[in-house]
This record gives sequence, C-alpha cells and structure tokens, in this order.
Amino acid sequence: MAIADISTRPAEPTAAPVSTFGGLPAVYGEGMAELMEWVDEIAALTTPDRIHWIDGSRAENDALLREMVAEGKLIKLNPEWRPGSYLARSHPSDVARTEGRTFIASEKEEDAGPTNNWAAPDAIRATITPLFAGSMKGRTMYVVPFSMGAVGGPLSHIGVQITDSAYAVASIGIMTRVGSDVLGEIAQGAPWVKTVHSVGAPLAPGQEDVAWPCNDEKYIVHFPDTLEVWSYGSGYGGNAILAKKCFALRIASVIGRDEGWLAEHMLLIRVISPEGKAYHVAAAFPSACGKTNLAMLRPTIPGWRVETLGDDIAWLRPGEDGRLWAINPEAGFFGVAPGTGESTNVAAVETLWGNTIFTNVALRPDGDVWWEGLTDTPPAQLTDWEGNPWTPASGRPAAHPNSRFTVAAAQCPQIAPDWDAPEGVPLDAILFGGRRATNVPLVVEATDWTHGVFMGSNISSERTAAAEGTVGELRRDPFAMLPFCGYNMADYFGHWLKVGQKLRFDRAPRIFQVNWFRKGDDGRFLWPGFGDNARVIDWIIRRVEGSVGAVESAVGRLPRTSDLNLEGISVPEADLDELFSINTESWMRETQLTEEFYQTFDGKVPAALWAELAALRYRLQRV
Ligand code: SAT
Ligand code: MN
Repeated sequence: MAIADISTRPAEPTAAPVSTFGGLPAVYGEGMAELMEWVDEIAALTTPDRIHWIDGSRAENDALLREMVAEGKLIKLNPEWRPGSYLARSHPSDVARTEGRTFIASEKEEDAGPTNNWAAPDAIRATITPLFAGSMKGRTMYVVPFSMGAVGGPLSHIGVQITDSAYAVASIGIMTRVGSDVLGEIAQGAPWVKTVHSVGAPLAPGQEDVAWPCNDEKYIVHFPDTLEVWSYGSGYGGNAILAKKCFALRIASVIGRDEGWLAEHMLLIRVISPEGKAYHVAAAFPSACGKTNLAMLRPTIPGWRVETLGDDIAWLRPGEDGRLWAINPEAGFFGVAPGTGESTNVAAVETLWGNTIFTNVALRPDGDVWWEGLTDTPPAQLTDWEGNPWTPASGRPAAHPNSRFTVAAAQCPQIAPDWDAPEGVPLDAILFGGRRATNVPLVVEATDWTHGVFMGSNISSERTAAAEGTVGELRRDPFAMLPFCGYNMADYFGHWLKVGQKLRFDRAPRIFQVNWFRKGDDGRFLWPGFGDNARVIDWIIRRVEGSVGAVESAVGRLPRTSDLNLEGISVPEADLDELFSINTESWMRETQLTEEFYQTFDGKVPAALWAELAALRYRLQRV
C-alpha cells in the first residue's frame, strides 16, 4: 500500500501541534487510528520539533544519510573503495549493549526470573516517563514501521519504533523490512509491538548538536505484558535498534511462549551435501564462539556447500507436518568487525563491499576502513575509532573491540536465494556450542529431544583456561539466551520441552552439542576449526541421513574416528582421542555445577531436566 504524502523536514520549526506537522501517511483502516493515537501520545511526551513518518524508500534513505554527513554524524567513505558506505563514531561511553541497565518489567517478579533485572512496571514507568518528557526537543521524531520476517508472512511480526536517532533509522532500514507496506498491515488490523527510543539529548534553541548524542543515564526497559520496549540514553546497537535483541528475542520469546513457538539466538544455514541434498541447521553459540563464521562457512571438504540464511536470530515454529520450521526475522547483519578477515571469514569480507554502515572501526587515509584482523598488517596512517592518529605503537586497538558493520543480508555472496521466503525452512539439526577447553567433546549427539534441551540448558564457556581434568570457572549461557530471554529461564526450559512434544518424533530436528575450542594439556587447540568445522557438519548431516555410525557414551552419541571425514587434514590420532575423551571425575564435578545452577531457579527447573542430570550421573558412574 502506498503512502501519498510523507512529511518532510521543513526549514523552520513552527509552533503548530507536532502531530499535524507535515503530511501523515495516507493509509486508512481501523488499525491506523491506534497507531496515530500512540504517535500523538509519544510526541506530546517527548515534544520533538518535527515528526517524520518513514516510508522506507531509497530516496528517503539517501536524504537521511546526506543529512547525517552534513551534520558531522557520519563520514562518507571513499566510493572508489567502499561505495554507498559510511563510518559512524560513537561517544566513547556508548559502545555496547548495557545489560546492567536492561530490565524486564513483568507484573510478577518470578516471571522475569533470577537471570534478568526485574523492575515493577508501575515503578519503572514512574522513573522513565520524566526522562522521556521533552527528551526529543529540538530533534526530529521518526516513526519507523518495520516487519520481522517477510511482510505478511505466517511467522512474521510487526513493530513500530519511534526514535530521535537518524543513525538508528538508517540501521533499522538495513536490519529489518521497513516501510509503507508494513503500515498497510497495521491498517488492516495486524498486531504490532510498540518500541520507543530516545538518545536523551534534547537541544535548546540554537544549541549545536554533537556527532553522537547520548545520555550517561540509560534504561532499556521491556514490558512483556503489554508488548512494549522503552529505551533511553544510548544510540548503540541493540540499545537503539530495538527490533533486534529487545523485540526479536526478549519480547518475541514471550509471544512465542504464549503462542507455542521459540524465538532463538541462533544462526541459520542450509547445508548442501555432495549428493545435492539440502539440510537446514540452526545453531546457538554464546558470543566469541565464531557464530558469524559458521553462518558463512566455506567448507574445506570437496562437494559440500553452505548457504547463509541468518547470522543471529531464528524464530522456530512447529508446523502441521510435525517438523520445526525456521525463519531469520532480520534482513541484515550487525556483525563484529574485528577478527573478520580474508583468512577467517571471506564471505563476510565480500559482503561488506559497499552499502555498509561501519561503527567505531578505524579510518584509512584513502577513505576506506580497517580493523584488527581484516589484514595481518595494519595500513599506514590510520585514524582510530575515536578520531585520533594511530600506529601499531599506540598500544591500543585501532578499531573498538565491539566495532560493527551493518549491512543487508542480501549482499552476502552465499546468501540462500530463498532466504526471505515467508514460510521459512524445515530444520534437520540444532547445534548448541560453547567455548570449552575441557570436558565437552568436539561433537556429541543428544539421544532425544529432552536430552538435547538438557544440553542447551548447560551451554557455557570457560572463563579460565583450565587444565585437562579440571573444569575452569564456567560462564553459563543457557541456549546462548541468558541476556535475551524475556521471561523466567526455567519456564523457558519447560517451553522448549513443550515445543518438542508438538513435533513428530521422527521429524523433529536432531540436537547436537559442538565445541571447536577443546585444548590439550599443553594449552594447544586440538581442532583446526574454521572451514574444517564442515567435517563436523558432515558427520551431523550423515547422522540425520542415517548413513554413518556413532558410539554411545555417558554424555551422548560420539563419532568414531572412522565416522569422521578427515581426508586432507592431519590431526594426530592422540589429539582425536582427546577431542572425544570423557573424563569421569571432571564430568562428575561439572554435574555438581549444573545442580547448583538449576537450584538458583527456586524449584522451577522442569523435573525432566533434573531426571536428565540424574541419568547423566548414573551413566558416568557406570563406566
Ligand atoms: O548490540 S547488539 O545487541 O545488537 C549485538 C550484540 O551485542 O550481540
Ligand atoms: Mn547476537
């Protein structure tokens, strides 16, 4: 549905009521009234100078970017190297999501659970409403209707973000489907989630703006009972692109709980075997485990191919056929730049050829960008992410460790041609990963869905590089969802079990745990990783096909060395043995840690998972 008239930025602010400023979208239908009313309400609270309804057009985006360059908020990169691309430098205090300032404001505290910051809804509204009062003064308030998943798709959901950050608007334009056809859905009565964002930096008349407005005080507040997000004070990443972690994970996990599906922190790929058969794999990894690399894997073994469907979030819904169907609700990648290079992830490097917004990376004198790991040697005369001259002798990184690229998924050279198909893809396997120096084998297959859920609930990474036979301090990140689950994680474990019951046992995806990071006694990684992880995927797919063997162990099904495709690499036999060795004593200690972790949930962890823990202990002691 088209919008006849989009409000534009007038030369002079007027005293007219903001809600009538400029043109309003000419989309009619029952649903529009509620949206208009809400926009009026937020404008009355935040008192912006202008309101701009975003239509998602190319011309609008170009104008927005031009304006940000003129205001010094973006640096246009040299089009010869990086066409259509820009560099943003954030305030040095606003460089990442702020989990300590992120709240779940459910009516009941036990619905947030021990892993979330809970706030009483009324109390936190009373705290943040005064902060939003007048917070957009002197600025433009943008109204951004967006769809997660193809517009109108059976697994898709709609949201609207109100924001006073043009950088956020440009980012949402890449990360989601934005525009007037979404308004058409709203007009026809589709439900939508309300998200409000302000950088918290009102401008007095005549006051000059800064390159990255933000506020020292930050609040990222989720209201799962009313499906709202309110974010104040930050312009960065998931704090500002509310469609991402706030909506597509925290709020969507609550919607999924109520509707019988799962919102997951997972990459999504299609693996094509040498016989040309396609399989779909979703995988959850905590941060710093190579998730983006796996999402864009280039297999080292001949005949295998990987197509990318998503790199961060997957929504999984049981289908009428008894299979679990998945979509990537996003439309772009918001990826960590450092460590992305020709040798680690060539597909990502190729994706970034142009039309990319970089944030907090280094600038080259020729107007291109650089970050640690893009090339082995840094180019000369770099400017660091804070705008200062930089050389390798500077003793600090040139790009911020959490510097990012924001780019359309469609630019990935190995994106699946049907990556945005509304119905998604049926899953064949689910992987849970972690960064474990000890205990966890390179790959292990769960015996059934419940065992797989048990594995997911135990994802963790070692804080310290532990020696073989000991467990280091574990940073627990169940399902890689610890900061992203919008409700009590013990209830979430239970919901995973329930979703499994809706699948046909012979059509449910198989569940596997993987660990690319196991170390030998000497602290060496035992597995080459990267493209060779395709060898692990090979075994997983062959297990799904039923064409390769496994042996039972106390912790699940393991490949024998002869079951793995090891052609073309030389991993010493002793290393292979160690990659799959189960140290009973060390595992028993780990079960103790699991028990302590489960106990933090006040008796809410499902009995089926306690039974898995007991069964694991029984099997460990039997061997
Ligand atoms: O900033 S985001 O939340 O979008 C990315 C991340 O922290 O994982
Ligand atoms: Mn993520």
